[in-house]
Amino acid sequence: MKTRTFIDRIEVHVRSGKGGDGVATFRREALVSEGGPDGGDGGRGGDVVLKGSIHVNSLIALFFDPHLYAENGVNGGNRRCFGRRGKDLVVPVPLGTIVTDVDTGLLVADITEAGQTVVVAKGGAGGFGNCHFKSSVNQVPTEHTLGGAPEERKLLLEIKTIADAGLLGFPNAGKSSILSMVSSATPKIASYPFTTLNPMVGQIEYHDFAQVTMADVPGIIEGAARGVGLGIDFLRHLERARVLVYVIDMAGTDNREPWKDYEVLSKEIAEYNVELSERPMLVVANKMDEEAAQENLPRFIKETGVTPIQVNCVDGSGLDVLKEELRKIVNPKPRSGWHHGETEEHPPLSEMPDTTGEEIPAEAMKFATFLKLDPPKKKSHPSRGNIH
Ligand SMILES: Nc1nc2c(ncn2[C@@H]2O[C@H](COP(=O)(O)OP(=O)(O)OP(=O)(O)O)[C@@H](O)[C@H]2O)c(=O)[nH]1
Ligand SMILES: [Mg+2]
Repeated sequence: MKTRTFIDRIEVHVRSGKGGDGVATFRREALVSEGGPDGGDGGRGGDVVLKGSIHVNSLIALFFDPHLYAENGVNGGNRRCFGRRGKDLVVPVPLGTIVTDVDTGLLVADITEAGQTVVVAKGGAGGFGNCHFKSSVNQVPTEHTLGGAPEERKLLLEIKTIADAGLLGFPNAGKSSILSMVSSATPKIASYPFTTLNPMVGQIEYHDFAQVTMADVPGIIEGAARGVGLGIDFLRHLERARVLVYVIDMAGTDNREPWKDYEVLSKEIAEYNVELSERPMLVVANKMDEEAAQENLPRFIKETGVTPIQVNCVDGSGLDVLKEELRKIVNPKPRSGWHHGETEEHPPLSEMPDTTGEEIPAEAMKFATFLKLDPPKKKSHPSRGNIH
């Protein structure tokens, strides 16, 4: 069996805890006659909670255990013992997880931030014990209520990677090579197609510590929209990208024609999601260190009408231009504490409103009388004598 290490779409069954039942009991004790009702309440059932975490990047854990059941609340006991509440089940999920109810098709949550929690199944309330029902006219209550029913539902969890820019291209075009050159990510790079099997995100850092995140997804080929190759399922990971970076192997390795590659990519994207094809995009001509790439470039520009950013991953030339173009579109905020911008100026002191000598409102004076404003007088200690 092939080992799986990455899952980005999974159906899970969630069930919260049932509330514990309240009980009807009476105090029975030697020498205490008619002790009265002492049945405690049940504890409430645990919730099933999804929590955004930066420490997980796949839903693989749920693949092996898709049943998420929280603990039931404990029943109440005699002597007014309240049942313990059931423990919540907190499940860490990657940032970018979209949760949908399978039966209704409604969006339940979109988890985009670390620490963000969403209760997807609420625990049943605990039942009331009979001591809740005692009154002067009901001194021997036998009423008690049962714990609330658990919530149960089927959910679809899907990861849609959160990245500012998404790399898009045929297998072997050099997407992973570009990601590894501009960020600190270390994707696998090799000369065979479909080296990248899972999406990967890298962070591009600028001199002022501004950051742009870039996602590398598996390559797509003609017919991907119909499921050829790895299909276009992975394009889901580009849906949140603000800019798409088309990576074209300008050297035409594997006898490909770069202008056709561009045409096919655009077509497949439009077939997947028209909205995606209308996103801002950058076209990158990779492998420009090769002679064939230099020869193909004029024809590419003529056939497509697009002038690409020329880069190569051998000496990294052109990648700075790509980074700057990305920055212009994404417009990330600089992260350093100091920057060459306008300072926030305070008004000069002379223009500040003068609050000295303002009359104290009578309402405030009412409370002021309670305050002992005089400092307490020092008491001289008899054993130490008074020093004057
Ligand atoms: N000459 C040259 N070769 C390059 C350049 N960039 C990438 N390559 C080579 O192209 C091959 C494919 O590179 P990858 O970065 O793995 O390509 P990819 O687009 O991520 O491929 P998949 O993950 O299979 O879709 C590797 O052998 C790289 O060494 C370049 O600028 N010039
Ligand atoms: Mg790759």
